[in-house]
Amino acid sequence: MNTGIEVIIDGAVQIIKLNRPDVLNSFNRSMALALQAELDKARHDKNIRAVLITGNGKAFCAGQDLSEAIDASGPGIKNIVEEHYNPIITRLRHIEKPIVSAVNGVAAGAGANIALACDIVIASEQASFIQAFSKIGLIPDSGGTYFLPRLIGTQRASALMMLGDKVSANDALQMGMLYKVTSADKLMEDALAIAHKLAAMPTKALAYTKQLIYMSASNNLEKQLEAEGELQVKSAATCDYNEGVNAFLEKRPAVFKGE
Ligand code: T3D
Repeated sequence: MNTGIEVIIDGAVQIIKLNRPDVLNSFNRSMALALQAELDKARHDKNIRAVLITGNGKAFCAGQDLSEAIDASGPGIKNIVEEHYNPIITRLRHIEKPIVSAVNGVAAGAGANIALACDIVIASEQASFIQAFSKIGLIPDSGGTYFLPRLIGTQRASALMMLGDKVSANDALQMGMLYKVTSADKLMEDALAIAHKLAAMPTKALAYTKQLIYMSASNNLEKQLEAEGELQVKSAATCDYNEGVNAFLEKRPAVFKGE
């Protein structure tokens, strides 16, 4: 049975492929629940130290499967938001491991916002981003109204969310939505290189960095400095800090264990 999610474990990297290519990897309930389950595995498996999310076929993800959305016997819009997308977004943000999205094609609606919720977004030059919600009479969900204004400013976010315009990967890069754009044939190679590099780094320090970056959105400077102090003490208590400093002093490459 195709749950809509394909998973490949590549060393310490969990690769999650959105896998309903016939409908541009749009989400139905079983796919949303399967993605949540895979993210939970990544969170709890200490051998996994980075996650990479991409799409199979020509699209990254076209958001909600609209035939399920209007199906009277389907989950219904409230459950779709509360049971499908919100738990995916909170998992992406709270998992104490870096998550990379490799956007291989169109990312629309919830698909765009799932891509943007990842810690590092890399896109193929064939990718595009559409806040498609307004075109069908909805508001942007899946954290879009939270992430997009913070990433690109309120003016651009308002325009993209109200107009529902398609933005190319290169324009998205210029706006600050993404980290990097690469050619379609190098996307997976480049994204995997980033994911493997992250997976070999001090996982706990990366987790604390992720926490600090996201808490900065609601903290004032004093609170943020306090949080940095607390998490720096925790970072310095890790085996990886010890290894990092010793490796530097001994002029050898560090071997981090994520502990
Ligand atoms: O209950 C709720 O809805 C709340 C949750 C909201 C979260 C959301 O994500 S709302 C936004 C939902 N997504 C959209 O509105 C996007 C709909 N899709 C499109 O606008 C276009 O497909 C794209 C711009 C993304 C890509 O266009 P194009 O021309 O490359 O592809 P296409 O021909 O439109 O699509 C190819 C096939 O995928 C086609 O099926 P067919 O004709 O080959 O049998 C199309 O119907 C199907 N498809 C694409 N997107 C969806 C979809 N099927 C179901 N749901 C989709 N979202």
